[in-house]
Amino acid sequence: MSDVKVGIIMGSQSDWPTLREAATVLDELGVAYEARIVSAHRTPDRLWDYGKTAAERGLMAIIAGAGGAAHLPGMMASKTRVPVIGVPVQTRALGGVDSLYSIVQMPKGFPVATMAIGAAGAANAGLMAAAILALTDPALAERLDAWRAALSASIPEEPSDD
Ligand code: RP5
Repeated sequence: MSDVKVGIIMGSQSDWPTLREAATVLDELGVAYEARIVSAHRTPDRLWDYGKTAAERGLMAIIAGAGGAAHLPGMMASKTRVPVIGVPVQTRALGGVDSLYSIVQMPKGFPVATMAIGAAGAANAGLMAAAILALTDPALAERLDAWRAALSASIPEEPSDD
């Protein structure tokens, strides 16, 4: 089994600028991940294979981002018990509400933990994956606590005009 515990998957190369926010957070926290383009519509066989092998490969969380008719997170959740964290990618036509609705409204039985639209959602997906891993990794739990404390400390008490 490899050291990679988090999979970041996306429907298209065009999703990477958004999903890279998740990768950046995982880098900051020292969490190993893999990033793959896996499209529900354009590469369905790749999706199936990824979902079929995810648990046996030791993945503990899958961050799945897609835009528009964003079926990737839900289809992945239907294929593996590994927790799927969905990231709705912002779209030009409908602003990402299309992505959000496609991802969040799962039928009972196959949940997707759905984040906010866009970059903030992707960063939070990285943090959510890290939090899942931290439940069984005390060293990561410490790093995550420190990351959160540093963010809190960076927020000024008073607004500035600069
Ligand atoms: C979705 O269609 C992808 O997740 C992407 O957000 C969107 C557009 O893909 P491209 O046409 O840019 O490849 O499947």
